[in-house]
Amino acid sequence: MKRFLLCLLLPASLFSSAQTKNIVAISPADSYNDIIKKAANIVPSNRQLKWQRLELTTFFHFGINTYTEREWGTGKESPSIFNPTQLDAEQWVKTAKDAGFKQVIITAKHHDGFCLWPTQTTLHSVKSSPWKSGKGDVVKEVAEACKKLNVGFGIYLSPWDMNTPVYGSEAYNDFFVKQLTELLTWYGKVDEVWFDGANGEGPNGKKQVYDFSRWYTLIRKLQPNAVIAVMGPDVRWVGTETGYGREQEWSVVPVNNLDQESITNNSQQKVAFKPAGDMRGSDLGSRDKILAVKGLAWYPAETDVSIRPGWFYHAKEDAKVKTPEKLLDIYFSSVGRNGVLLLNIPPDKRGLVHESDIAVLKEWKSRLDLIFSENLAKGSSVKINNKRNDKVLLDGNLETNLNLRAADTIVTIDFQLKKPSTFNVLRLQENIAKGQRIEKFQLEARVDGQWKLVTEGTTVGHKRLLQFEKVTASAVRLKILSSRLNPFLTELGLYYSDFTITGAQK
Ligand code: FUL
Repeated sequence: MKRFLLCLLLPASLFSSAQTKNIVAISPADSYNDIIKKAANIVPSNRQLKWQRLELTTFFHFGINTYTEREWGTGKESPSIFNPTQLDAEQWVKTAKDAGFKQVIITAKHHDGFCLWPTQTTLHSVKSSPWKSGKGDVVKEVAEACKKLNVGFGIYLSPWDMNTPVYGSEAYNDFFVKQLTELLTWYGKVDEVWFDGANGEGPNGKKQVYDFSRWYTLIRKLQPNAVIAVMGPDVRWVGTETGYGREQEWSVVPVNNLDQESITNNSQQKVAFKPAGDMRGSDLGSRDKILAVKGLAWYPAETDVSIRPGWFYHAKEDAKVKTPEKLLDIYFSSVGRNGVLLLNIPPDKRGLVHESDIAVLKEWKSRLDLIFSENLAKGSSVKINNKRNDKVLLDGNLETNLNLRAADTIVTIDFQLKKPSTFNVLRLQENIAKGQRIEKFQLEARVDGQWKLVTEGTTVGHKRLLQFEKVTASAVRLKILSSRLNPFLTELGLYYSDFTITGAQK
């Protein structure tokens, strides 16, 4: 009632602040500047923001395929072959945590339909396996390890199910809702739900029509803080399984599959449809791409890749685990390109992360720590458009950012380093809680009294990492040459790395 009265007294414009939305409608009457302003003011939902700042997440592909040497099963496997001898979910989660990962996702059910939890929907599950005499629950063990080690917990539930006879009929959507309900209510907090798009034919020869919107609604109701990826409304598949994201990565992308009224009525917490359109091109959100559209949404990229050639464990791939150098390259090309890395670490037949994978992860982590242990710009005296401000960009706080007038879309920032330093890595970060705005930047260093271009790029977003030829200098200048309204740059770092980042898939 109080709110109703307040609404009558205050102008409507106060209630439609663009700052609080992760989706906006673009009207044919909007001018070029209106559209750019709208794009600049789109912000992530709370769940999207929290997810993006995790940076590193892990997949555990584990299930019947672990025991058959296959990547995709058939649905006809006997549950009797699922018999891990030393399953230790805490070892999985600890391995991930020690390597810096903040959230894990377990394949509760892959396309073969075998369930890693004692579901009431089918007997094709751990219940029918010899493991723990049918009393085991892998999902529960992973959820408990996550709780204990304070790591986020997510589930992968394959919409494609090769086992159940109801697949291919309307009854399957009810079956799927029951499975989802069990997973979302039996194990406490779920932070991410991951749907894949694979869709085969059922025993009746029909392809299943997935009722995604019903599933999204259920997730919002049961686990409102969980992000739904990648066949989902919150998180977008980056478009490849190589680990390499795009150079120009906009988290604000066009929405053309809803009418404007529905876009306008979708509030930040409610958004429950998957934006569709070109999500795989090399440029999804530059000015050219966002002008003639129905709406714009915050829809950030997740970069999934396996540490091994396959998604599931195969002993024959023990010598093919990606090297620490390759993982470093992937880190720069995923997290360092405004994405979240989802690295798959598949446990082996014993139910343990294999020693070869652990060794690589340890080495990778120590190299990352070595590169990023010292920000060589720390302690610099800083001038932002000629005004002294030493604090904002070097305080390690993502909430403090450049604070300029909206019209200031070009910025020059000078750093006088404490001493001459040698560096070859740049880290830039925007405070994405306020949006993604930077469109073009350049870094210069003063070498022998002359300003020399060191590196340049387009988008920044949550994090941009660039490696370049090493340079020794005591002054650097960051030029933001183009931005959608004033940029919210929050951090700058300079580092030295002994390792060469190629940034290119090989
Ligand atoms: C794909 C699946 O078909 C793979 O087996 C794997 O689960 C990957 C993450 O998604 O589409």
